[in-house]
Amino acid sequence: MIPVKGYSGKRVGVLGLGRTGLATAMALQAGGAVPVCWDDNPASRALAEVEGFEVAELSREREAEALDVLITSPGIPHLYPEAHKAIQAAWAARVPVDNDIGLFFQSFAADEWGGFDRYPKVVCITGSNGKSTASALLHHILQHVQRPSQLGGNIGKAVLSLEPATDGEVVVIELSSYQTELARTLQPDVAIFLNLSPDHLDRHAGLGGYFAAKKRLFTQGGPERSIIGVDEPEGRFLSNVIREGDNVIEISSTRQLKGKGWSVFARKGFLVEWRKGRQVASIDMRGFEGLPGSHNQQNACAAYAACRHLGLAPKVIEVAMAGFGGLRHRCQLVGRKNGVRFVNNSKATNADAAGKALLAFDNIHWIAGGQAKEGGITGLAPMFDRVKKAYLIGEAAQDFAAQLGAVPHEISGTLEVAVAAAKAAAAPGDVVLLAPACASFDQFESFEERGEMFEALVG
Ligand code: UMA
Repeated sequence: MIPVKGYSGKRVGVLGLGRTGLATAMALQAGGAVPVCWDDNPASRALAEVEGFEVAELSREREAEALDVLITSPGIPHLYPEAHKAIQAAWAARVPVDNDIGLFFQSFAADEWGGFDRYPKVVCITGSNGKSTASALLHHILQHVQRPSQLGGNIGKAVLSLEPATDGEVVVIELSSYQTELARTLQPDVAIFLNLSPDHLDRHAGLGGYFAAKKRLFTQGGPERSIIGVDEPEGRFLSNVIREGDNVIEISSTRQLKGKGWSVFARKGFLVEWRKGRQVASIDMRGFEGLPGSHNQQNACAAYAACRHLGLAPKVIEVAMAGFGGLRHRCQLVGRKNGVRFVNNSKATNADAAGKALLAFDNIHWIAGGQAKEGGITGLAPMFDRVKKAYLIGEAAQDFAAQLGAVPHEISGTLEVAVAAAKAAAAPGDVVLLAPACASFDQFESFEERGEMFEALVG
């Protein structure tokens, strides 16, 4: 755990008591602060009490006024569609609202760093899709070369539950827009922006707000190196705005970036590094089973670029990447039977992510549906020719059936029925792909539970 600095003896509100809130309360306590906790769920409050934390309704004026700062959790709306009552109370009481990411950056540097040979570095990764894979891949490569490394953030481990850094360590942090939008301190050494597509629009009042939240990682004069995906206009804009000398490495999985500056791009399964007008290195990624599809090639470009910034040689990165097994629920090969591959991409909770999975394969038996996002799957029509048949589940099934038009499909209703039908229909060379393009909450607790059930049904 990283003890929080700067609040010794102060009352600090902790709103939300999930992974973030509990880790924050513990780290605050370790730093000498007095955490005062609240969660709208009585069971979570009871758990905090068992842990010995003070619990108080932070939306009450008197409680809010007694705080020095309020630390909120990413899943709790802090502005749109409407700020949580406790956050509104903090505004009214002129109490700053921050999050665990802000506390992390405030508390991470330590006196003992003076005795280190190499200062620890923080690499932050954001983007709409692929950030968990890119983060895990970078961490994997660093571990492979035995460089001390930790992995945390949106990927599932609250940043304050990471350990204080050791000599030369690289801390890889995946950040969501919920996290970047609010943090009062954001000081990564390396910042990575992968891509942008519509997601979480209700929390940011549209795409512009969503991009603005992510852009906060790249303040002028901020990171020593920025790695920016330029496959969308937003990335090209961002790169153009902050570029100065060699401070930006542009990455792409759709275009060759051979001009001035420093770039890493993927083309026909090869990763290419280009610097100062010439090719520096190339890696054949076609056999990398843990990184299928062009979206993963973008992740590979990002991790590669970060490693190059950190001083690793291309050959070493190549060997490490080849051994990357992929992340659970993200285009993960979970079975092979009679020549049919079964791929779990339960993490594809929006159409864009599902589309990237569709592009990675042919002859697809596509299991889709759940709780639909705005626009459904209409934007995926150009990829429908890759689909042999779709099996539709959950609330979105009827709407998706209409949007699929002439593509063969059936309303399966549940994942059990869909997997059984797809198994029966698939021929050697086909792929049964779970890529729902939907949230899971109508039928499952989480996308993880949905993916685990798929794996179990594949057998
Ligand atoms: N709660 C309230 N009031 C509310 C809403 C929630 O009290 O109005 C309480 C809930 O009862 C619960 C707690 O808040 O006890 C949950 O807080 P949280 O939703 O922030 O969840 P954490 O467990 O703290 O997990 C968060 C991230 N969750 C979200 O952003 C929704 C995790 O990302 C992250 O791994 C973790 O912090 C550690 O950093 C998950 C996620 O879904 C994977 N992220 C989104 C995504 O990837 O699309 C952004």
